[in-house]
Amino acid sequence: MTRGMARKDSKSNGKGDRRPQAAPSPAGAQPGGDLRIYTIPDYRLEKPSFTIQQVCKDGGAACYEIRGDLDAPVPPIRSSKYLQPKQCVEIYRWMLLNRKMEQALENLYKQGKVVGGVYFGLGQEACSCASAYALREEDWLGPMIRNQGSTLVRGFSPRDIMMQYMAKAGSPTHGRDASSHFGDIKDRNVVSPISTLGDLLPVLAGVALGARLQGRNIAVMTYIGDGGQSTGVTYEGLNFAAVQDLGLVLFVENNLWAYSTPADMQFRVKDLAVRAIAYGIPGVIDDGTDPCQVYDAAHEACERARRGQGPTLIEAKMMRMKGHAIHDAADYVPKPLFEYWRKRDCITRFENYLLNVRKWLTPTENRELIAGIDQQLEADRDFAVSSPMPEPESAAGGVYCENGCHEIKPKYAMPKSRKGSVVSAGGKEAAVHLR
Ligand SMILES: Cc1ncc(C[n+]2csc(CCOP(=O)(O)OP(=O)(O)O)c2C)c(N)n1
Ligand SMILES: [Mg+2]
Repeated sequence: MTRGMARKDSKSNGKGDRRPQAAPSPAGAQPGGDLRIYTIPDYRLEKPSFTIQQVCKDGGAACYEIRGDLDAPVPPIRSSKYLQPKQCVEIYRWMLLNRKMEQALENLYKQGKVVGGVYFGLGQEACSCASAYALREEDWLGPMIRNQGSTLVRGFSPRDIMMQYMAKAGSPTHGRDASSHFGDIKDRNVVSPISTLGDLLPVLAGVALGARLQGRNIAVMTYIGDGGQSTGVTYEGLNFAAVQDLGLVLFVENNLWAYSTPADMQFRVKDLAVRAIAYGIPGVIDDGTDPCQVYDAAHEACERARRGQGPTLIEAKMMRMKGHAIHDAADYVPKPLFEYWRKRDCITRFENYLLNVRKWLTPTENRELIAGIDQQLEADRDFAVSSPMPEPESAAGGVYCENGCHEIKPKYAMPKSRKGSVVSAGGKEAAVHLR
């Protein structure tokens, strides 16, 4: 049985393993009874056992308290079924680049060079980088604000992202946006993040549908947070992908916080991956701080997508190690929670795995790798800082389609329309197409 929602079904419904089936009869039950059993594979080597409770302190101000065990030993990295040593080192490099680039962005912000806010994925680098690493060139990605590591893996450079935050003329949006709303639908197959949480899902499902209509099955990966997954459009997008067997690979990044609301106050289920059962698709739980687990789950989901077998929901459990954005000091997070997750830092643990457990990287190679990243970031930062802001007169450029700026031809057929005519403001009759 492949990884995913393992159903204990005795009969096939003729549609592969996609739809929930009646379970085999447990001892004492009638064959063909109503009992259904579903399992959600959980690949973590540690299952944290604590909850975050809201309590009221002096004067009634709300704050949160941790109940449960925070002293458990730190779990090891689970070895990948698929990754070669060289690939593990590459993923480690992306994760480090992701982290150090965000540190550089924080410094640029503090120097007053950033226009707007900055969002960080501190603690989530394994999830961003190892997931995007499982994509092939022809696949597509729809990152969210914390997935800057995914965009690096997909071919954007730190200088692109730094220029974007500084709204420079040479940034991916040419200074039109000063945050993470950039993509590249021409070359890198990256859809820009959409701030309205959940809205990326139907868009990415549409990308998979578009590919299907062109005769290809591809993997289309996107992300949603523990907070964002509560939106209605998440249900609509994923349900559509499920019934159409579209190759959507959805990472539910459960980082325990949606802005200042803890996960325990957002949903009653223990694991968000169980939502997959209701969609009739495979669901998997992974430790989002373990790049090998993230990669393996992403790889299997992408392969399923490329075989045309439909979407997969992967819940990656981890912790947002900073506030929502740079303006948010995250004072509402109980300090012991940060300490617990700091010991489980994805980069420190992966570095130890590569250097000391597997010995796939020597200390000298590691120093060279780190020095290379520092050099690249310094050059990119200098380039970004000294590059020009957009010319004021270019402000409206690229916003509206100018004559002949691009021609969009229908790919399959013209939409049905009927011709009519109206009199335009200038008094001349103009032909229009009415739908
Ligand atoms: C539909 C919608 N509702 C509310 C918001 C405002 N908002 C922005 S981020 C955020 C919290 C998101 O939390 P989560 O999905 O857990 O993502 P995380 O920030 O933890 O990565 C909220 C409520 C929004 N952008 N879109
Ligand atoms: Mg969250």
